[in-house]
Amino acid sequence: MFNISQRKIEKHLTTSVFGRNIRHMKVCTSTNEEAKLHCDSPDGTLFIADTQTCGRGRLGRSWESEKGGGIYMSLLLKPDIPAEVAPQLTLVAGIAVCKALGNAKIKWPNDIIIGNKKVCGILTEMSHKNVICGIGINANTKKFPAELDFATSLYLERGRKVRKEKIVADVLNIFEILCNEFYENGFDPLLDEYKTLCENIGKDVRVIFENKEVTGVATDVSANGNLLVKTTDGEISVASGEVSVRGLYKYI
Ligand code: BT5
Repeated sequence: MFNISQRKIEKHLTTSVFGRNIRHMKVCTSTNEEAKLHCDSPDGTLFIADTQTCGRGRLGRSWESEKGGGIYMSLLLKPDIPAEVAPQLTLVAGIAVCKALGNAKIKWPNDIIIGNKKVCGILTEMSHKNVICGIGINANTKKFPAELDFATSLYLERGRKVRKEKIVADVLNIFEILCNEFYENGFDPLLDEYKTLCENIGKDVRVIFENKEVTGVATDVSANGNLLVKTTDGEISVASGEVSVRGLYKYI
């Protein structure tokens, strides 16, 4: 009842590569790990699980993966792009998820939010020459642990259960189109759309580096996907890999 049906995903797919090979698991440690283990699979292979025992976020953090409640998936991509632009795929995936969900926004760099709450997280990793784009979406989760009071689900926002397979297919259908544009012409053609969706711009932010914090106003996202932050000491350009960003007084 809670489990993802591979056939139902395929029914809604309009892609030529993304999700055309699907590895569905009832349980795994992390779909990103599965993608790494099976990186000889074809480009666009989708690894998707009903639950993860060790779901991961960035910087060693974990991802709460309630059985059946969420969508836990990773796409194995084999793009012919320079390694240094691969992290921008997180931003491209963010646009795809927002468009698929309809009313969502992006908290730079990798959180998808509805209202002020996090509904999805994206974890992009490189493994050899492959890019693994992991996407966790809170679909039908009814309740989160107390420490995740800033989390929400599509069920909580819409007041009814959602069809996970349709959402998976919608994300893949849009993501493939955006990726083809990105592979061809870089992030530039997608920048305006990203900025329109990015909730941080114009807001006070706290940028949390490994061993220091900086506060300022997020003014823009640059052509390479960095967040530009105006501080009292001047403007800094923040790359996504190394930081967390919070609002000054709350999550956003
Ligand atoms: C992320 O990291 O947001 C990336 C999450 C990616 C998860 C997917 S699921 C499929 C694939 N396989 C994996 O193992 N991972 C990917 P980050 O920005 O570091 O945020 C992590 C933080 O989000 C945690 O420290 C919590 O505070 C919070 N969090 C954890 N689980 C959450 C959930 N289900 N919903 C909302 N927030 C959550």
